[in-house]
Amino acid sequence: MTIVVIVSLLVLFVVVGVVAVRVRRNRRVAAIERPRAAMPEVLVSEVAARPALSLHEATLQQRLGSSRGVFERVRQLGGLNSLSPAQLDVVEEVLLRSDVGVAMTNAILEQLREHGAPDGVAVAVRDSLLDSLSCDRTLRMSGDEGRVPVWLFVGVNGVGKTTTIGKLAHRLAGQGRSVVLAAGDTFRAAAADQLEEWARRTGSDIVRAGEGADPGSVVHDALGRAAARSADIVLADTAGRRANSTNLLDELSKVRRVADRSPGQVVETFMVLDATTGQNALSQAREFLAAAAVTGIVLTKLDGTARGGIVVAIERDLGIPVKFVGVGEGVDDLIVFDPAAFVESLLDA
Ligand SMILES: Nc1nc2c(ncn2[C@@H]2O[C@H](COP(=O)(O)OP(=O)(O)OP(=O)(O)O)[C@@H](O)[C@H]2O)c(=O)[nH]1
Ligand SMILES: [Mg+2]
Repeated sequence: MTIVVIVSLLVLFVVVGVVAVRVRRNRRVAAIERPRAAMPEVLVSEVAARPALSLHEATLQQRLGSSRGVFERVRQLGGLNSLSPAQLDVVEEVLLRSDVGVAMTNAILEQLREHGAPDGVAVAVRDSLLDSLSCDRTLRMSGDEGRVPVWLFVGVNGVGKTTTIGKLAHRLAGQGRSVVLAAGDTFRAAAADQLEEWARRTGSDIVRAGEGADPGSVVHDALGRAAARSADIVLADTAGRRANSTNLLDELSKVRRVADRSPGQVVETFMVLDATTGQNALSQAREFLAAAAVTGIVLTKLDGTARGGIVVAIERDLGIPVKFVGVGEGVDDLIVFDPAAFVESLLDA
């Protein structure tokens, strides 16, 4: 009898212990994943809400006109279920011209040769492209309790870093968020002037310093300002050039370390790439990856290129999600990347 009671008590202790550990762990996970506030949902709702999506589809088709033009011959093959060698050559040429890359092109051709296209070739190509765009695209808006979240923007000169920051500041400010811009590009005075103009247009706060100042200290001051004013986010610009590229990458690592020190916390590091440079954008990206711990790609100037397939090549090769795409120079011309809307705008009739 005594033994039965002891064994029962032991079993009870073990069960209670396991449950307690689980509850504590779940709480910790919930704390890490807790969304900071409504803003990311508003951003994401643009791709989730059907009516908004239809609007985007119309806009996207128009903005991606050149890339859509490249896919025209695949759309013309439309409903065919099996393709002749000549027709397969057309598909191959289109995919390579759109810059999806050799590996992806070969994978799609193999699929078409082996399995045909039960729902038509345009649908088969569309679905293959969509399948390959399967990265997690969550936008991280919050860090640990009491830390100011920082979005850091890196990339070579002229790709669109400052413009992207301006467009995002506009979007975030429009949602009632307080934004502090850090003019971390101190390579030339005009860079801070350009960001200041965006701050004025969007009603954002800005911290800047003179030409040649230490970018780390600009970011440090911006964090201080943001913490003092309980701002929601810091968007930090960086230089796209230095005397030599090693120098630039060292500087970026340093800026990142400063931005990630309390009260700041880097929650996203966006590598900005210019889609019009096609596969060159990929080699650029590889150089930056190690130095900057990139968490997302912003692909700009998709409106000005026929090489829209580069989105697919970038995600496949780098394994880093494309989170925003730029489709024009206007303040509203930045969209949260939605793979389905993107491939539909290229391939749907
Ligand atoms: N068509 C088009 N132009 C864009 C887009 N994004 C940026 N641009 C243009 O690209 C040019 C360079 O943009 P910036 O934002 O100055 O580029 P940056 O990366 O900050 O350049 P640096 O400061 O020199 O390192 C500007 O003329 C922008 O208007 C886009 O999505 N579409
Ligand atoms: Mg700039």
